[in-house]
Amino acid sequence: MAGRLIVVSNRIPTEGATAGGLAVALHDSLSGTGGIWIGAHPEVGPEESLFEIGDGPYQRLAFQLSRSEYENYYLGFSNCVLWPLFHRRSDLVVLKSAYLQEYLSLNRRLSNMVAEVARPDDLIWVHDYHLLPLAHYLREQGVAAKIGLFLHIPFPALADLSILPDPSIFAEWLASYDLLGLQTQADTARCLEMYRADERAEFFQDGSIKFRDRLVRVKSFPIGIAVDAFQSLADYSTGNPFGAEQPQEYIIGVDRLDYTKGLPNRFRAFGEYLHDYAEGRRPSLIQIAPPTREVVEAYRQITEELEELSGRINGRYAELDWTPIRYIHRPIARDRLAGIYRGARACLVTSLADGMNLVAKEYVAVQIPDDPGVLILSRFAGAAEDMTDALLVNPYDIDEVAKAIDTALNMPAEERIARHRSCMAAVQATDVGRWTKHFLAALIASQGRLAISSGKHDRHSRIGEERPEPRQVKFQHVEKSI
Ligand code: ADQ
Repeated sequence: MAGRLIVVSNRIPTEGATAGGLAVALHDSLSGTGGIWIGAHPEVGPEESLFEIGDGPYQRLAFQLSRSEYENYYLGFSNCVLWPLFHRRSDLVVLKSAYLQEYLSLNRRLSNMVAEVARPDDLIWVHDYHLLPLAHYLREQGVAAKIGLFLHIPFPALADLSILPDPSIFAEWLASYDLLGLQTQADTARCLEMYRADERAEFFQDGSIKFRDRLVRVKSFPIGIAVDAFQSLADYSTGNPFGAEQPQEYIIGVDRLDYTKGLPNRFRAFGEYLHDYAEGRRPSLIQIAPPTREVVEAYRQITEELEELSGRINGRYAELDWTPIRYIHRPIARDRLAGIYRGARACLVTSLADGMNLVAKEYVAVQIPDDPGVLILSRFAGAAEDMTDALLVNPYDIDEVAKAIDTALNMPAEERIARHRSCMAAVQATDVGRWTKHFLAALIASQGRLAISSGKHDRHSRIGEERPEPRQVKFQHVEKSI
């Protein structure tokens, strides 16, 4: 029977979709290809096996996390260890053995459920840092299907990994995938660096690594947005998404409220812009930042810090008919969001570390080409690797960001148009439809388990040597539909 696409992620989208980039990107991909999406239901509960939710263009199978799994696997190891560690915030890592134990046991439990559903000719596409060891457990259960992982967040530097009790586990877990997809070439370089430091690994020029009896390919697949669909949203969104409160000139920021997004520095830079550069001009910064992971202490702190900062800046500069920072602490419907982006003279993305950053791409996608706004983009967001004609800034340098705001608001039309054209080419090139196609094509072409007895791969086969011919794989259904 022809194989199916099985997507596995930490969270499965339910009605009232989440604000995360992962949900937005995958919904679009699976709607096109059909298949199965497996993930945790947002409500904690006792249900131990998979159950079907909703209906639609693909099957959605959910499982429930127990209270303890939620605390130790999700909030604990995923969000208090891996998230800060992979975003260069080792200072926020909380090491507890219960976190790792439950992270492993949840991944093992999930592997049982996936193994029951998967057939040998399926393609299994695992998403993100919550599920790094999933393929390792699936292989233990004898699952032979091709398994790919896409990591949505940055790949950490070797030095950062060393704060874990046993950093070598990553090389072991990840080698059970056939394909490791990362956001950028810089992420790929860091992943290869990790394997280079591991004696068990051997390398091939195309980024493949031999590890024990498996061959894993490491490659960047920069994620993007559904360009046409998002542009249509902007076209159909009502002319004035603000109602009576339309600001005259505004800059937009849209982020989950997360310490990686550099929001305090953004507010400070806007305050500095008002102080040093504005000269009678009265732009507003509209910051849309829905809360996430509020029970984690680091998130509570940043919420308070932003309220304090916006209050201080508004207290100092506001006038009866002008609010400098409009800080909206909740999600906004996507059609309104598209309209708000379109009207903004600039967009501020100031992430301190970010896998890609889809907001940057959404903003560029909906600009009017002959009168576009300006993207101010952190050089630490993955998007900066391709969108080199955005106004790139160091988000730690508040003066530089303040100056970039001034530059953006005064930029001549000709320069705005040229920069936008170049950024738009990057947005088009990474359209989520193409992204899915590229990832799945590479997964289909991947080699997986090696015939070690052939003797072709010993410690002497190094960079530059021939790798064995990939096996012929039959995958008619997916090949046709992507
Ligand atoms: P996120 O950290 O969630 O994603 P991002 O890439 O910016 O970050 O995606 C956010 C998405 O949520 C965007 O589509 C945005 O429009 C939407 N969104 C945010 N706030 C919203 C609001 N208030 N109302 C409505 N929609 C809102 C993770 C990684 C990123 C990576 C993506 C995709 O951290 O680096 O780019 O996955 O791989």
